[in-house]
Amino acid sequence: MRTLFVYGTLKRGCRNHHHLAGQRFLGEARTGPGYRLYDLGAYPGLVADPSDTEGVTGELWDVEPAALARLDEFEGVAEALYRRVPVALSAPANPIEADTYLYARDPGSRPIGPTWHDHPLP
Ligand code: PCA
Repeated sequence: MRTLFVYGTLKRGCRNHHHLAGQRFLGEARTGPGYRLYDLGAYPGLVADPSDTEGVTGELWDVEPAALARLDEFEGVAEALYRRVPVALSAPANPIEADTYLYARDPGSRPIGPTWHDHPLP
């Protein structure tokens, strides 16, 4: 079992949330400072950025190993699109160890605010 911080299309109500079917929702969460979201078109990418002061909002989920393996495949970990790495959280207050999918390629030049919202695809 691994706790996963999701911030994009895997969140409740978002396009790829079905990949978390059967997993356990722990609550809403926020990273500590040092992370920023980029708009990559259909989905966002989280990158480490020491100049950030706000962090990023998302959700915590307990994910079974089999589902985590499927998520790694879906997020392109093998192709180095995202890397699943531990993330520092500021909320909830009690330190929780969680992984997140950090974007592993050039995120381009469209930083967004601390929260990503799903939107219809063109
Ligand atoms: N899915 C993962 C990473 C980016 C995305 O759209 C998530 O929701 O956390």
